Amino acid sequence: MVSEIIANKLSNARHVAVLTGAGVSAESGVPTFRDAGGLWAKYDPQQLATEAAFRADPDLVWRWYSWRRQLIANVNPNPGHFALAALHDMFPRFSLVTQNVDNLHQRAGSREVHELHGNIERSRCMICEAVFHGDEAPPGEHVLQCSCGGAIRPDVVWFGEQLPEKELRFATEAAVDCDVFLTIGTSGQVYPAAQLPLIAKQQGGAMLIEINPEPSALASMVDECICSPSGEVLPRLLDAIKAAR
Ligand code: BV8
Ligand code: ZN
Repeated sequence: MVSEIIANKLSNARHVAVLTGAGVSAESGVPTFRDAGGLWAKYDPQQLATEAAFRADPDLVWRWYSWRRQLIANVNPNPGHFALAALHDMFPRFSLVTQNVDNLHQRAGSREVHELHGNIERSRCMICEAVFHGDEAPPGEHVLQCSCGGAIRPDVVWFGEQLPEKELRFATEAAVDCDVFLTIGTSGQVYPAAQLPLIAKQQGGAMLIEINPEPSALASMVDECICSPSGEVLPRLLDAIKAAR
């Protein structure tokens, strides 16, 4: 599953950068973005994850986020998250960038997680930008209002919204600087995050490795693909790096 080429390249790596997507949380039981479960299956997330949807029907959008928060509260990080947390200390430099909002990297012990799309466990006032954690601002029948009168929204990046500048700058710099870039569990369809693997390869000259059971939009330009579930691959990758050292 983990080739010698990959194990050797990683065992000598100076800087490993990782971009994760919804696929790394799939084995925890969190539906990927394109296969939402149950009652939400009839909704297109790209329709719900927008400011326009929130302004049009804040209660519907809050019920969707509330359902996802509840689902995430009842799942656990999987071996893939734990392996990524362990990889952090195995290289002179290790950068973990995620598109996910589920907080599972942090719950698995990853200390430096760069969230490009925010975090579902945080809420934010649309006027004064006050941030609320967890259910301090539990949505429900009525959209909660901040003491300043502003509406409170999930603190995630919706389609059509800018990514947090600091995190995107960090991720871009890491992509240029790294010598190995791992793109894990992402369909590579959401921009500008999907540009990071290309930047790593084209601007940084990194070895681009994909871990995904299905070919993603990036498949044609990766150097190596480990086409299996990340929860199985990542613990073995860890072992292969240790064995190669
Ligand atoms: C913006 C938070 C610009 C919300 C999310 C070009 C340049 C710039 C922008 C665009 C562009 N083209 C189009 C755009 C607009 C848009 C976009 O990219 N649209 C796409 C759909 C074409 N981008 C944006 O709107 C971004 N904003 O660019 O603003 C701007 C400029 C000026 C002024 C104003 C604005 C904002 C994008 C962020 C959207 N928010 N999330 C929430 O979660 O509620 S994105 C959301 O979808 C998720 O966070 C996630 O990141 C993304 C889904 O992607 P994946 O993570 O890849 O998940 P997916 O389900 O697609 O794939 C899962 C993969 O896992 C699959 O490949 C599967 O095979 C694999 N898998 C399954 N099981 C496993 C596995 N892999 C490993 N192991 C397994 N076991
Ligand atoms: Zn406020």
